[in-house]
Amino acid sequence: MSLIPKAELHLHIEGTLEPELAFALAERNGVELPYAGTEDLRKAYLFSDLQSFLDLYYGLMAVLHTANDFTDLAEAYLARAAAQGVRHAEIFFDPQAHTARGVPIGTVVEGLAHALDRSEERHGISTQLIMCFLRDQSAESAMETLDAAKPYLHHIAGVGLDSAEVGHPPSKFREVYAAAESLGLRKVAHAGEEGPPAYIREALDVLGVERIDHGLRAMEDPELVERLAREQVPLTLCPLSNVRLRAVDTLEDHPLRAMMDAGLLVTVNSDDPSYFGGYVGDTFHAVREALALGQEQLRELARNSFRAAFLDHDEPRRER
Ligand code: ES4
Ligand code: ZN
Repeated sequence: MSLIPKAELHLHIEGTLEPELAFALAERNGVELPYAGTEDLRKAYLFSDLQSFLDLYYGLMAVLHTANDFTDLAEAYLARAAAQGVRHAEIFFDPQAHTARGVPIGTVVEGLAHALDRSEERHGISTQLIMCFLRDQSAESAMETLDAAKPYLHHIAGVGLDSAEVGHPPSKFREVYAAAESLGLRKVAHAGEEGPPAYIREALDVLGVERIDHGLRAMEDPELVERLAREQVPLTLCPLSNVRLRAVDTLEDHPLRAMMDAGLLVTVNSDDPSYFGGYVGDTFHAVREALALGQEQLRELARNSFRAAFLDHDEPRRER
């Protein structure tokens, strides 16, 4: 594990739901889970691609109902993150995955915010909340979600785009990103996880995002790599996620080191740590071993995480 002070910029709060908490919440809320117990559930964590993971991930969210459930979820993550050297966390959540089950967005946001508001004092971690639109749902649904979030925008720093990527290009969400920008929200999007390099360009040029989440497949397009390096667009990589979802064969094959060598502003993150085998300190440790990174490179990754964060030091990046 790595205790270097770091920021975590790519973390889905629903992806921190550990089997033990899932069963505790199931019991508390009278929800029947289709697994015999925590061991049985863990055995199901063998994924063949992004979609096979998402099916299980959305299914397990059935245990999350009350604001208190969301507070407990976030509190458990923050305690673990603190023990792994995290000092700042920008946390994704998926409102549509909850509103579709009848849980109001206010319950989700206020539950999460209750834990986040105490985080500096309890855990020494400053936080931001980033609301993600599910890209496999309609653009209209994303706009309705932004509308429903309006009473809670004091808790929300920005918008993101996640879920099943291929077939759902960033341009589908042009209008909702423009509306989010008018509301003063920061903008990021998942792109180039399973989708092609063209989706990374669209996220930059059509949505005007300030960071790319993943961006792994940029490496197939040398011109794009050159641009990302020149503009110092941060890429929030998640190496353990890429192995578990079969985007790369093994951690040793991960292009992280090549991306650093190409001058890209890359960060290392955990994505969905309960499902992918480690929190961010564990991830730093794993990439150090697999890619034989030295102290200087680990320090560079930690430094990058603060440079790429939405902290006071940077105003929104220039218009693209
Ligand atoms: C996700 Cl790894 C990943 N990719 C896209 N969407 C997601 N939501 C949660 N984890
Ligand atoms: Zn992600």
